[in-house]
Order: sequence, then C-alpha cells, then structure tokens
Amino acid sequence: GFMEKIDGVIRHACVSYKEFPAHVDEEVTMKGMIHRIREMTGFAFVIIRTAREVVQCVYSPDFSDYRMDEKVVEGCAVKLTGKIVKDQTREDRYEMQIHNIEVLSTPAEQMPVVINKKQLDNIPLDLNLNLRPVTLRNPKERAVFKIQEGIARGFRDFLFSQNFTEIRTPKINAQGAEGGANIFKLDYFGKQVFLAQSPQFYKQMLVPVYERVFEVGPVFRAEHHDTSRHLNEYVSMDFEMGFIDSFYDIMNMETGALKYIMELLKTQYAEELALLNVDLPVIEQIPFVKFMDAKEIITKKYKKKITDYRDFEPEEEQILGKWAKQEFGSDFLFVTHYPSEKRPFYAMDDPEDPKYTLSFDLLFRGIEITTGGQRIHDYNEQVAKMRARGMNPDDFEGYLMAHKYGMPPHGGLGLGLERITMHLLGFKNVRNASMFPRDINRVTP
Ligand code: AMO
Repeated sequence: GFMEKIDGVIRHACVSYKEFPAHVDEEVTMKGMIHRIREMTGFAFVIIRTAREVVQCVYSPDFSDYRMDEKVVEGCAVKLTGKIVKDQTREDRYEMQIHNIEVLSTPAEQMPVVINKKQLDNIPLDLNLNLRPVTLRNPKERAVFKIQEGIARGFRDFLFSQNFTEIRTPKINAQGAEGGANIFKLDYFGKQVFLAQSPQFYKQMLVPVYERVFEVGPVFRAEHHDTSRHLNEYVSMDFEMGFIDSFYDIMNMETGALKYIMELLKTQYAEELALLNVDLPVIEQIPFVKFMDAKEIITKKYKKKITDYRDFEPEEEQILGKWAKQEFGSDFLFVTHYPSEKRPFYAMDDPEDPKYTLSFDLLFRGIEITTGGQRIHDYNEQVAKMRARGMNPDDFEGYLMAHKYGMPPHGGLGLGLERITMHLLGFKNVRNASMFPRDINRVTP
C-alpha cells in the first residue's frame, strides 16, 4: 500500500568495536570514517574512526575477491564488511579482516593538518582552533570533550538524585546580575538589553517554586582582556537550593557532586582518561578556610606581601592550592567569608561581621572554579543593600518579586565547566577546554 509506518524500534545492522569479542570468526558490518591507511607489503591497515574508538581493519587480497582501489582514501565515510579476529600482536584487541568496503562519501580535499596521529603534534593553539571541525577528529582532542560531557552529566545526574529540578532560563535580559564592566550590551529593537552573565536572578526566583533547581547552560562575559582563563561565552553549571541551615549545606552538596563526577569519569570514561593520561583527584573530604585566615597563611607561611585584602591575586590562589595539597593532601580547597565589598549585592553578609559574606570560592589545584554562598532572602534587607550600592530597586522589580512574596533561606553556586575541565586535564589555557571558544579575537568557527 502507499502508507508505511515508522515504529521507533532501533535496529542495529552494524556492530561497534565493543561488540567485536562476541562476533569472533563471524562476518559483520561496521560504519565509520577512514582515519588512516598504512600500506604494508602485500596488505594494508585501514584504521576506522568510529564514535568513540579507533578500530584496526586489515585489507589483504587473501581475505576476499574485493580489491581496494584509489577511491578509498583517508577522510572517506565507509561501510565495511569483514570477519572479526583476535589481534595477532596486541593482547585483548580485535581487528576486522576486510571483505568489502563501500565508500559512502569522499572528501573534496586532503586534511589540512595531520589528525590521525595519537596527538596533534606541533600545532599552535590558534591553528588548532581555526581548524576545529577537523582537529576535533583527533582522538585525543575529542577525548577532552567526551570527558567534559562526563563532568556535566555527573553534575546533572547527581543533582537529579538530590531532587533538584532542571531549569532553562533566558539569556536576553533587562538587567545583569553580576555587575561590573564585563556585561554584553545588545540592541533589542531600539532598547538596550543585556546578555546573561549568569542565571542568578532566575535560579533564585525558582527556589520558592521548586526548592532546588539547577541549570547547565551558556553565559556571557565581555572580558576585555586576552587571558588564559577567561572566555566570553562559557558553560555555567549552576544550582540553587532552599531551606538551607547554612551555606555549608551548599559546600556539602558541591562536594557530593564532585565525588560523583569523579566516580562517573572513572567508571564510564576510562578510555578517554587513559588516552589523556588524566590524574583523577581522589575526594574524601574538602578542607575549608576563612578568607582572612588564608591571607594570614599566605603572609606568615609563604612570606608573601599582601597588597589587596579584598580579593586574591592568581599567585595567592596558587599558594593556597599548594598549601591544601601539602597540609591536607587535597586538590580542592574551599575559601569562605569573602569580603562583602567584592561580592555581589545578593550575597548575604555574615551577621557576626557584616564586612564579610556567607560565601565561598572553591579552588581546584590553586585556581577558582566555583563561587557560591547564601543569598539575602528578606525583601527589606535586599532592597537596603541595593540602595547602599547605589542601585535602583525599581530596575529589579521582577527579581524582587521573589523576595517580596516570600522565599526560604537559600543559596547556591556557579561552577565553570571549561575551568574544571581545564584543570582536570592540566591545560594552561582555557581555550583547550572549549570546543568552539569565544574570546576577544575569536567568534569563528
Ligand atoms: P562568578 O562570576 O564567580 O559567580 O562565576 C562562577 C564561575 O564561573 C567561571 N567563570 C568563567 N569561566 C570562563 N570564563 C570566564 N570569563 C569566567 N568567569 C567566571 C569560574 C567561576 O568560578 N552567580 C555567581 C555564582 C553563584 O554565586 O551562584 C557567579 O556567576 O569557574
């Protein structure tokens, strides 16, 4: 008849490398990209790149009547049939003896750089980024973002297990939440609006709705300098939780999430971790220290002269990272009670000493990856703090509705996905941890 139907039942006509051991001595079909061809005498290795593996296939006229011709080149998308056998030389590896190659598509040009070695050797970062659609095909390069997937996945899975609701908040807004000069202005049909620097307002508004919320999404910062750790668009992993007893509840939730993430990486991302030689941190407990005590450690123990008592310099964070490792064997360190004047207007001041806030940063190997803390939930207190900072509460009417009509004590945090990826993988530049980075000089590809 002329009406046919689709049933949504996924049928596997092809096998993946993981299924090879179950098909030894059988003929199977596989699809993939030709990653590399190595001509030998009388035979050739045809290395096929599949979604997550690089699979060794062997062509020889002895295996079938099929004859490989000049149309079979690196970069082709192919469908192969062949027999699965144990690898003669490498233990626990399997390979395919090729019976046929069907070319599904042919590249128009040769690769602009060598991507089929284990590593993208000697390619400057700029060239790597210019050629991203190609360089990401390199096994090591793509492993970075598989691991990044694992981090974000672990964050989400853990928070789901803790009864958080996933939210998606607008990125085009009438007001910015984080202040400062790094806000992108946008012409919106003749009106000035801003790109979200964080989902701060919205995640707070949703606490009286869902109690616990999280978002993994893009945020925008107009960083005017070319630095190794700032991007103009990055992925922020945010959560916000109500009915907290103190901001230590937030630190505890983050510690739980990080433990879960590391375990997930260990069990589900072992190939990528091995490929990139990753030294996964072991998290038992994370030490915490007050901001002013940290400053004292830096001066007394490390003899560094402090010039700014409102924030840390990058070098001071490095020192604290070293201290946490030596003193507690920890790759992570929470610093708490940051000075109020350097924290945003929504941060709750410490009732015991209002010069400081009930907030924290998390340092990972000496670099900030998270900011978080308890927020003001009382309407009058929030309005007063805004006024004291010269802000007009009328400009924040939507946000302040949350406070005006009642909200529980609450707090949350923001964790930079590229930052944590960068330090987990030991990169010196955050661009290495961004698939398609946006910086002061780059908006393509
Ligand atoms: P903050 O502005 O400190 O806090 O940002 C939180 C985390 O985001 C990451 N980050 C960046 N990553 C890459 N490029 C940048 N330009 C960049 N800027 C920040 C860092 C940082 O620790 N609303 C608060 C969070 C909260 O209190 O919930 C906020 O956005 O990893």
